[in-house]
Amino acid sequence: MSKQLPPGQFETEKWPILHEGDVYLFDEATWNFRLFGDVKEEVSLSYEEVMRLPKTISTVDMHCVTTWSKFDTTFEGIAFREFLRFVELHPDVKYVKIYGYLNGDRFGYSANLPLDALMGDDALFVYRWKDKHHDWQDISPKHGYPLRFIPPATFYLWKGAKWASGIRFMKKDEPGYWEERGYSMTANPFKEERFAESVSKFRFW
Ligand SMILES: Nc1nc2c(c(=O)[nH]1)N[C@H]1C(S)=C(S)[C@@H](COP(=O)(O)O)O[C@H]1N2
Ligand SMILES: [Mo]
Repeated sequence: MSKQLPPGQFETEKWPILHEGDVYLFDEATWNFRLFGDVKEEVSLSYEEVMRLPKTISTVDMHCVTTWSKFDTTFEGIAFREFLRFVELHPDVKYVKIYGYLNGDRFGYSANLPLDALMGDDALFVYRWKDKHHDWQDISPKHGYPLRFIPPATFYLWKGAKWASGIRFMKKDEPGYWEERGYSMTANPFKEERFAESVSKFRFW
């Protein structure tokens, strides 16, 4: 857990809400979590199967590209790496895309991430949280209930899909929802990687 404020960020104690489209309303009967892409066999897990996976508790800093940072939110969830037990990855898999709902489309939102950055306790599909002002509570529908990805603090928060619906394993990097719209593929707040290089004001320095 890091106390460092990345360049161009300010600290907030509130947890703002930002997303495109409607808030997804959980329906256990139709919900599942899909593991697909460059895997030997694709898998869909029910809500019950997902919630039976081992739990991890982690305290993470969140850095939103709109310049707010929230330190030390404690999350309970399922570590990204727990899902790897269900699939046999093609040996050349290096990237993933994590999907979430957008206006009723379960694959409408997505963000790309490098696989090797997601093996720790700080890459978490979360369902509960607390901080110094709040006791344990479920992630609210607006923050991504029933399951929401929180990326390690070395990525801006748009890499964290709300209403998470699956993971696609990929050999080559591929832009997600915001990356297709000019945001950074790598998105490291400490290097201030907000936008794609081609539109960065630093490009020709
Ligand atoms: N499904 C989905 N997930 C999403 C988004 C979205 O529009 N749809 N927006 C992203 C963006 S741009 C941000 S900054 C964070 C905001 O998370 P919060 O509202 O919980 O603070 O969610 C990310 N996850
Ligand atoms: Mo965002």
